[in-house]
Amino acid sequence: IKLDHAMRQGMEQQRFALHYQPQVSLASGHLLGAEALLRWVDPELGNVSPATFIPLAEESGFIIKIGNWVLQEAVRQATLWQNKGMPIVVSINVSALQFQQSDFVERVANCLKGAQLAPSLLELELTESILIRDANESLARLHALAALGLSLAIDDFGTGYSSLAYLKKLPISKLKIDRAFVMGLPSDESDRAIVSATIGMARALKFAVVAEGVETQEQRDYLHELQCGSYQGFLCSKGLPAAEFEQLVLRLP
Ligand code: G
Ligand code: G
Ligand code: MN
Ligand code: NA
Repeated sequence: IKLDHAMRQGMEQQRFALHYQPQVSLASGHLLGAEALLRWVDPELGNVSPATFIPLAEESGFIIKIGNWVLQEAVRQATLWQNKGMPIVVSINVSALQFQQSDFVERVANCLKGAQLAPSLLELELTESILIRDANESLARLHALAALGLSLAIDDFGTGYSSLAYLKKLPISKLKIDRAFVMGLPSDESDRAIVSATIGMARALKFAVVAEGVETQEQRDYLHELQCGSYQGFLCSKGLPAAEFEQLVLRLP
């Protein structure tokens, strides 16, 4: 309850910020996009991880306020970059409750229109569990989102129960392999098998693949060997405030 109150206060006092973590091509090192990661620094509690406050916000419903703010802020930043001549695909994490709101699609559409952002510069990350719940409703919503021209990615892939065959029926363009599987590369035999099989099938089904949580050069080289398309992780950079992210982009090939 204390955290919930602090969260509401934090939102009012503009203590939330988005940091941006690069996604880069394994073949060329070029920037392919940026994941917006929510950050909150409370004057008393200090840095509170979204892993702590997002589940709470989902319970209280405050996630809707947070989610709307994240959407607005990410679109604002993506538009600034677009208008500076540095188009960057910005992806945001969408929570279950947010995705289930009946006005979600309309809200995204209005936000893009209001900002005059090219829809292809916004990506939504959804987890498998979001899509499996109310499969029919979700499917209709996904198609409506895809029709807006933005792209859709499955986050934390491999931790849910969806098959690639099922996902193939959805208008999804990208899979993000969960860092739990990347962590064990290249030594762990089962992680190797899981990651390699996922990349193989994703390629056959024409999904783009991003490996998450890449921390070592060894992991990166191994993923490149497996012909994984791109990666994200501390090896390249953690999430950075927009101004620092711009500096990093200038240093990338
Ligand atoms: O960035 P970090 O590792 O602290 O993120 C922890 C968790 O919080 C991850 O699962 C991430 O997907 C989630 N997360 C980060 N930013 C957002 C956000 O803006 N919205 C939602 N719903 N989840 C987020
Ligand atoms: O669930 P999601 O994939 O959105 O989670 C993203 C989270 O992963 C963020 O909190 C981010 O800070 C964290 N993260 C990003 N790169 C790395 C990494 O290389 N190693 C670890 N341990 N965490 C990472
Ligand atoms: Mn994510
Ligand atoms: Na993830």
